[in-house]
Amino acid sequence: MRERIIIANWKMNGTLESARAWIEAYRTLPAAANCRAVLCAPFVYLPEIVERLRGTPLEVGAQDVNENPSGAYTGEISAGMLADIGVSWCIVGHSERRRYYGDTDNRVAMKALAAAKAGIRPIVCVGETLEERERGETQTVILRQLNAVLAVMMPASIGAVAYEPVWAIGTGHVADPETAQAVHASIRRRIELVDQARAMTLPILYGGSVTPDNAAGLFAMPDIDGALVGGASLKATSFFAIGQA
Ligand code: G2H
Repeated sequence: MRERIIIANWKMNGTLESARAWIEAYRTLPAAANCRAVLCAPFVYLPEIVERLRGTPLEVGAQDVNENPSGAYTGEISAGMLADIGVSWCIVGHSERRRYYGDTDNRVAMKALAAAKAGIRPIVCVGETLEERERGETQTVILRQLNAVLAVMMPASIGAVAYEPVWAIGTGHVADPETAQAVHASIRRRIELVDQARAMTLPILYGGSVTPDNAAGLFAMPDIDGALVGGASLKATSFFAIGQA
């Protein structure tokens, strides 16, 4: 049985006060059945969030990590530092990092590897732009991004893959379930070529304008195992409702 996971990605939103309020609100909700939940918060709030969530089922993740173990990389955070404070998941290769901060396929792969080496589960994001989809390049782009990661690590060390079509991110234009399912199935087939057993258990999440209203339709698909949620995760009750779906 494949694990179901929902992951909140707050991106660069919130304040210390709103983070505390979110956690208090989430803690009053019943634990989601059959669904793992992870909160990926801005770096500066992570130590406090880890402390506040200790002993609860909600796990904590970062939104990025540097690919090097240590050194002269001003402003960066290593996987070892994240592990040090009790972070257990980390997003790598989010399209906003690829687009605005120059994360290449190779760097994303090295970040995933650095996370895994520190005992942190990397959430590897892949996704095509609207132009790439219109040119019929969706499969090529997804496989190129995935292959870079598979060139440096085994699927067993990948925590989850998140398919996030760039045209669906923060736009309100969620991919229809069949469109997403087709890509999820191709991701699983690619993993199967390397490790058949892991392909059966690896959570493949969908991300891009997921809301409590559209989540159930997506989760009904055989290869959609959960979601990476941005905007709708900023309210604890919406994120919880997606887990219920
Ligand atoms: C995609 C997603 C979360 P949103 O970036 O990673 O954001 O749900 O706001 O589209």
